[in-house]
Amino acid sequence: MLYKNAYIENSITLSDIRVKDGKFAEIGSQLEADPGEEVVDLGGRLVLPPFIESHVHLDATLTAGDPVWNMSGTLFEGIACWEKRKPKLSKSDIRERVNKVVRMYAANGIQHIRTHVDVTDPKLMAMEAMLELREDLKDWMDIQIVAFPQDGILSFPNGKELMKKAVEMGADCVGAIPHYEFTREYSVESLNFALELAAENDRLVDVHCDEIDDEASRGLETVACRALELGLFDKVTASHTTAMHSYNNAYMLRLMRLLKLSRINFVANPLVNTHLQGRVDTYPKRRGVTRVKELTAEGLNVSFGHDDIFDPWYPMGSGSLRDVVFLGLHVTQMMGYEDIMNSYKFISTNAARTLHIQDSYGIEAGKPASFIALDAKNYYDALNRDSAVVLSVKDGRKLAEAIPAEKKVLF
Ligand code: 17E
Ligand code: FE2
Repeated sequence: MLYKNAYIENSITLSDIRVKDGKFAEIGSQLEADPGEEVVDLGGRLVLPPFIESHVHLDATLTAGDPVWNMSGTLFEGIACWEKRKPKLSKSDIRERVNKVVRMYAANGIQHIRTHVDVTDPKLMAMEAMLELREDLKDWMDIQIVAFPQDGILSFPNGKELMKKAVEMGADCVGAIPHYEFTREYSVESLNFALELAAENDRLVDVHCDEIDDEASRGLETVACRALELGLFDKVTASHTTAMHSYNNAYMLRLMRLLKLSRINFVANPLVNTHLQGRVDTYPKRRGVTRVKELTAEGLNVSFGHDDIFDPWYPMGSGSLRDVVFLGLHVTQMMGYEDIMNSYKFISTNAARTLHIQDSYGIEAGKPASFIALDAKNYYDALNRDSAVVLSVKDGRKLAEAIPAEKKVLF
């Protein structure tokens, strides 16, 4: 198969892409079709590596308002609403919602998802259902599962046992929630436990880390220190880290050295954390998004996630990461020309590093033939105009397509 006339990753010249046996065979200019080879004209559209959702809670998606709405908009009321939904969870309920959301994502060019699954449930029902879904959906969507202790590891009955069980069952990553544990001591112990569990079982780590406006919430230093000492490095991700928004600059200077030594990844969730954070501020109100610009400038890897789609923590979401990037650039003040042009990397190349899949990801000869085409020439235009993903190809197979909507002005 020969895909012709693509602007690959904002290049200013057109390229052609040859796909054979599910792999990129050749990328070059003006490639000739082999006899009998099928040719698709991409018509000068932008081609990118597939989008990646590096942080979402699939088990909770599409449950907003069921049975109660989050009235205060805080993380804590979100957790309380979820407590009321949990008794109603069943495998078929989870399967139905996740199947819907995965297709919403696929329509928007996403081919990989890292999902946090709540394991503070003695039955581990959601974990069991997600493991089945990971298998069922594997030809269309790569799903990575984080064992996520929503109610804490030390602060929930049998929390450690449930985490171990989830890893035994097949979770890809180990999570934690230090800012929600009852005490600072519990928070440190929970992180030591989580990173050691990951090291012993050769798993990745993704911690809900300091998702609070408390400048004294310092789980991150423990995560980074243990990532360094256990040799886990970039297998470790700190998600949210919103307290970093409120850290004093002197502490930040000290912390940055450790972060660089540790080489851990960061995930910011700009839609959700601008909504959840700053809720106990009067004015000025904190934006509540981690220091994306500064981390990036220091060479640390940052990706962006949606976090929620219509659930107790966030009442919106269509499965498109475009709005995540759009708001993310505004709130982090990364609106320079190059920042905007390169911002697709927050939901592609950088997210591939977060998921630790970078070796098999990207538009290069020899790698799996997975890419998307957008109805624009470059990502600046695509982001600004909310351009449709017109084609999504995974391992050489067409996964989704779209005909861009036509708007008519009658004057
Ligand atoms: N749970 C949590 O602790 N934090 C979040 N942002 C979500 C669920 C969505
Ligand atoms: Fe989250």
